[in-house]
Amino acid sequence: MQHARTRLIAASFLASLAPLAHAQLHDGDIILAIDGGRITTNAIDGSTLVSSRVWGTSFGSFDFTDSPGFDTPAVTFPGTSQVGFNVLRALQRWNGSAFPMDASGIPPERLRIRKTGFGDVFTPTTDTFTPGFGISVSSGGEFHQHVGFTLQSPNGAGIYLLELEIWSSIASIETSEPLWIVFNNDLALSERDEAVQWVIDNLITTPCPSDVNGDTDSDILDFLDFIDSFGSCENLPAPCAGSSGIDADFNGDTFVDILDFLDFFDAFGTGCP
Ligand SMILES: [Ca+2]
Ligand SMILES: [Ca+2]
Repeated sequence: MQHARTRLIAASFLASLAPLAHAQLHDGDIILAIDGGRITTNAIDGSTLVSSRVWGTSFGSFDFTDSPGFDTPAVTFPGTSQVGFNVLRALQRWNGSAFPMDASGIPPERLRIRKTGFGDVFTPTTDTFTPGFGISVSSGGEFHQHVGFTLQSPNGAGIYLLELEIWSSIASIETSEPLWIVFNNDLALSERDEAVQWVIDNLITTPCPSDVNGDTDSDILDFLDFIDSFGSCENLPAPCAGSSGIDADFNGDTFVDILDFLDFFDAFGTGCP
């Protein structure tokens, strides 16, 4: 899995100078897509969406940042619907080797999340679910938004972890799995990146992307099912499935093409833990 992790880190942190096929997508943003009726979170790696659930960022002046933003491929969500977030637990502070993920890791600092005209919430002081707010998708289905994150007093130097989920106002679209943003306040970037790696290693359960039929094994049946869908759907827009019922848009970029085949083949070759 080291290769996949390396790609995740690279996709999340390296500002690529390569021209992007998705010209409207912003490198470094949290790219929202829908896969199997559920919201997914992704980074963009060149022109490919790569599943990602943790982002690193740093506070700037006034302990504020509006990064990462949220972006989608065109017409991911219905026009005039809303996309929003909930805060799943209190902020956690890095202790130098881990986020404790219990009361001992909750700092006195809270994080304010604000978007003028839409909402203003603070992270809770105990691990309680805290509703966030929604932001409108444009009538044309475009969504590219930045909310403001401000670390509150005593705003100590440290590395802080925010846990969110993303929802749509459309009831048939399932809320995302948890995602995490690691905020650095005045410590070394290397330490922030170590904290991001800790989240990848400890909070994200390792998926098995080539297990397309969902029986927890990656084997020849997955290969046959995927080939069936790919053969039926090549060069067609997603969602698209063959008689096997498998989504042929393996990389989740809303179109079925040779890249899906290559990515599946790569994942299949890598296998699963
Ligand atoms: Ca399988
Ligand atoms: Ca695709």
